[in-house]
Amino acid sequence: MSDKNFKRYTITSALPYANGPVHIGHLAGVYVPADIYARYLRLRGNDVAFICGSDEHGVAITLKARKEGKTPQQVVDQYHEQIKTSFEKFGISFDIYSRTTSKTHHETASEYFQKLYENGKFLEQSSEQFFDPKENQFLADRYIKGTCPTCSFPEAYGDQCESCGSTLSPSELINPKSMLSGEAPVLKATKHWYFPLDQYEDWLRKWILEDHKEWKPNVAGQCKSWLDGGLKPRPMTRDLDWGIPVPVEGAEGKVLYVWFDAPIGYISATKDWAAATGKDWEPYWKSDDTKLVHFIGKDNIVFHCIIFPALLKADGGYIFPENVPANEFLNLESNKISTSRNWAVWLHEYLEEFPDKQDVLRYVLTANAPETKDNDFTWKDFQTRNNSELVAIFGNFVNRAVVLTHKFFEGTVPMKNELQPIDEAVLVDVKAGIKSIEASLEQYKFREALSQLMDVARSGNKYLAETEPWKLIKEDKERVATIMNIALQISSTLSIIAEPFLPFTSGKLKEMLCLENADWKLAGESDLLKEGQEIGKAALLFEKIEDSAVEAQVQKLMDTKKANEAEAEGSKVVPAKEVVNFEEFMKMDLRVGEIKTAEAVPKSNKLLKFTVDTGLDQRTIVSGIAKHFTAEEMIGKKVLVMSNLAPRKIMGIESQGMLLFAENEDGSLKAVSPGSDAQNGATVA
Ligand code: B3M
Ligand code: ZN
Repeated sequence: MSDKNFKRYTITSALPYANGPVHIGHLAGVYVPADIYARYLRLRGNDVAFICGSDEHGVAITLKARKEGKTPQQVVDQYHEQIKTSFEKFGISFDIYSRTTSKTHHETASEYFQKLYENGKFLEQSSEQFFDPKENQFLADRYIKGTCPTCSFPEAYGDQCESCGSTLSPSELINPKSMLSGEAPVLKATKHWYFPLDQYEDWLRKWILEDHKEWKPNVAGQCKSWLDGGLKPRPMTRDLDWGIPVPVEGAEGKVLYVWFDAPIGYISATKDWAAATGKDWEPYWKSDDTKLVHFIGKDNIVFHCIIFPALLKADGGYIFPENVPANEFLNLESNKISTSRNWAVWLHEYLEEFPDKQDVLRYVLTANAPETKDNDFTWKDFQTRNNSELVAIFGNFVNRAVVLTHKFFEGTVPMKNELQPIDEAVLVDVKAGIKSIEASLEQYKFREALSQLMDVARSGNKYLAETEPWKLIKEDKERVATIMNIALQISSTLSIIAEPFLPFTSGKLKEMLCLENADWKLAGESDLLKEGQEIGKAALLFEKIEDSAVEAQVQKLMDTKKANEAEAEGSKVVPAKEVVNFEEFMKMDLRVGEIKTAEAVPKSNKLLKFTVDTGLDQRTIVSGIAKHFTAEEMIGKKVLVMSNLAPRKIMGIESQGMLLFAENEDGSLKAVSPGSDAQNGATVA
């Protein structure tokens, strides 16, 4: 391979936030490709550290804890376990799955910061940040909600609007509110330590855009647009009570920014792994002959390609990633996967609903991986790929090879006689297939590699279809012996080269064939199984998935959609007010009035000024309805008047009462109209 000079590999995959379970989007975007790569490298005899763990700091965790009435520690304990188990069950072969609340990590991240601090790598800066005076606490951007300036969505977060997707800062929100107290936040000065990314811009530009032209276009493109936009110093600390305390005097109440400590989590986890296995962690992070590769989703590109490398550069002792093969996003049945809307296929649920079918999901997610653009997962596609690819091609070929060997040769590998051109040809095809899989994997083209794997199985199928050993057996058993021997050798090769993609299937197949030595380098050999060797009984590698199974999944999603819609409807209805007693109600003087004159209030685009005949008098009432009605159309209308409301001055005009309107969900107003035959002054009760 082109990596001949590398002696060891450090493969990382993004540390998932421990604030919820993992879903197919995570698996497809990050963990399955990383696992394929790590397994492949190991099979080739390389020294690999495949590193991951839970990201347990940051505001996302504290928000979840608040919502569930738990402590952040309780939240991360729960999800760390759940996520770890899901990954294990899907065969993601991490060498360690650690967590950022570990002691090693706290020490490592803290020392990392301290060293940069002592070497003058940070700028100390005071700035005004939003603060919740009632809770006496600075507010992370995520803790502030308000109306989006772009699309008017009323629930936009201080860092992003989830409705239109625009990136925001809290000061752009209209009518910002603290999510802690509901109060309007105020600005207050606070000190933070900024990392001057701008100082690394030239180095980053050269390192990414010139020295790593082989990076995927989606990754290079994002980096380029960040660099072209100009890098700015970024604060590496936060005012928060959950995280790693800033190890500097005068930094009480402050913690390291989660995106400062999380990537260092890869290093801490490597330390723990090395300690547990009696190795030295340092070459995995500091030796030039180590290849470091980060597997991530596209939303993490800036952190892994720009910020973390710059932090590594600032330290000076570390190697840099050789590649960051970030993926795009996977959608589900044409909609964005969303945790809050429960629009996802959760791994823990899949494991229950499709027991022992981990490889099917691994297969479908790889075949349809969002490598170059966002892709869609559908249950129909899941079923089709299982039934017409895994069952009909891979499973069918292997099954025929094993079953016919039992039928014609009592389950022992028959003797290979003289080869005919068709035999030579299929063996050449298989070897070529293996070479192309290698080339694809080395370029992080996992979809392509998987389809090349299936081509090997296709070649095997075609070989049996063309040689027809089931027909030939009556006339030429010797020839059939050769054919079955070759079919078994190809099956053995499949069991080896399928391992990175379909580890469970590979294991079953090796067991079925009694294949012992299964190094990648042996794949394609024509004597993987020795003549006369016994093989095991045929067992089904894949089974057909019925319509009913996928229909049930689609139904489950439809139910989710309905529940979401119902909830969205419900939330638009203004909640009921407190109960008032009869006496209180009777205090209100509600009566029918008639609008005599109407005019716009100068300098206001909201207010109209009316003269209203209330039966008691002709009085002035100002009303904020100009966006909904013109002055002219109001003249002569019968209206309901709250006539004993204490007078109020509105833009200098004394308003003596209030006109009543009904407000629809969308904010439009409808006059509450008593009908033209109601008399002015008629009371309402
Ligand atoms: N936890 C963000 C995410 O899950 C983050 C990744 C950290 S990798 C160092 O998108
Ligand atoms: Zn918006």
